[in-house]
Amino acid sequence: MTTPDSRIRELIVTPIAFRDPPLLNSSGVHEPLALRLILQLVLEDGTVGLGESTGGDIRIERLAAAAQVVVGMDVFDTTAVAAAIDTVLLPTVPSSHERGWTTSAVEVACLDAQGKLLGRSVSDLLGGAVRDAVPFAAYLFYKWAEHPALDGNPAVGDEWGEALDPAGIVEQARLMQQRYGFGSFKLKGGVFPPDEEIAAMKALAEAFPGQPLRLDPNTAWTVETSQYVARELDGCLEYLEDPTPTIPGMAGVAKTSPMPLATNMCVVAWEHLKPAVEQDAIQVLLTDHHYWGGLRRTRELAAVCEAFGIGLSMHSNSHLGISLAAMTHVAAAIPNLDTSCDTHYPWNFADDVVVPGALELRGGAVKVPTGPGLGVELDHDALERLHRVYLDSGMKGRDDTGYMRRVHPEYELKLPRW
Ligand code: GKR
Ligand code: MG
Repeated sequence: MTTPDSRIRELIVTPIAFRDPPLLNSSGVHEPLALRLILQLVLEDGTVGLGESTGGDIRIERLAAAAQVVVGMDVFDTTAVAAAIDTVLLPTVPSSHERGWTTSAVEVACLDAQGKLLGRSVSDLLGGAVRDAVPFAAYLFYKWAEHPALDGNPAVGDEWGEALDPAGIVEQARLMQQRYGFGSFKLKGGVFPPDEEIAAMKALAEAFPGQPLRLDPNTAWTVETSQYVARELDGCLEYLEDPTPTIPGMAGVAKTSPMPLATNMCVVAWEHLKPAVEQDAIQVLLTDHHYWGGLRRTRELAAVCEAFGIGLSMHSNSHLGISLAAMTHVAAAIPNLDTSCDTHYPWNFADDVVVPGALELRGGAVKVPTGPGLGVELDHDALERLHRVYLDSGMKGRDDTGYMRRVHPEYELKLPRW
């Protein structure tokens, strides 16, 4: 029997830009276009593994450096592939979290290629799916009705409309539930004064009794304000996400918080786990395979959380289908995934780069794709179209604050703000 040539011939990285609604957060507002990178890892036998990562010039440069060192390596040798990338980045990228974005993107592409070579799904390669479908939470955002007219371009509306108060958020949640069947909800907070966001959560609790709720102000509050909000929302939240900055800050809030605290901001690299555990700063870790080292490392992270009695779930950034497939496979393979993951997919899927059909949000869950690898196929025409959108945009990175300032010049970024 001849074995296919599993050495890496080339890593192709294609920057793309896709439409994004004006979603508000504690740093500003989402721009009309979001950036992403699509990876095609080509093996000597012609097999192609797919990956997806956040966009921007810095990430492109780092993936270009990675592309140089992975050529000739065996796609099954993911530990050595990650080490080679880490070594080439180390002199210029001191943060292990930052290097993690690059190693992670390549690892996912390696696993997709491995699965295609073996005719097995990525969740099989991760030890097997323990669930057929992965539950996701509706990701609610305060939002403007439209991107305002700027630079001679007309205003751009969307099918979701405005959500700037409790009634608007409840209406958005109803639409999310009608369209996708979500049974849990996360509100991106840190936008309005805390009492307004407390009112929105109470309105959601009344509208959706018994359905799990989360609030994530992305570190917009001081320790004292966070303690106040936690008291006010006692009995209303499944967990409170990143109310305040830093591990010691979260530990301060955790001392009096009646509900668990979750993070995807203060524990974002392996070296953050020890102080977080020592200070009892978090009760739930929101993992993200895009920077924790990829899918196998995320599986290992789940075991660490299990050992320390920390709950595990998953957060998201604006993303498309390759990321959703990867999130679904790894979440399916983690026994101690304690709560639903969150996803931006309803906001962005209309511009997906994968051929429709393999991924569907139904009943608040995504069925684990069963095809080889990630189980999704690249739509080359969509990739080409979105690459042109990226080139025409001239964008170099995400800038929620800068965009907010163009609309409201008096806007200041202040974290914590209240
Ligand atoms: O899309 O505005 C956003 C979110 O705030 C995102 O950037 C965060 O990374 O969703 C993420 C979170 O849970 O903090
Ligand atoms: Mg978060």
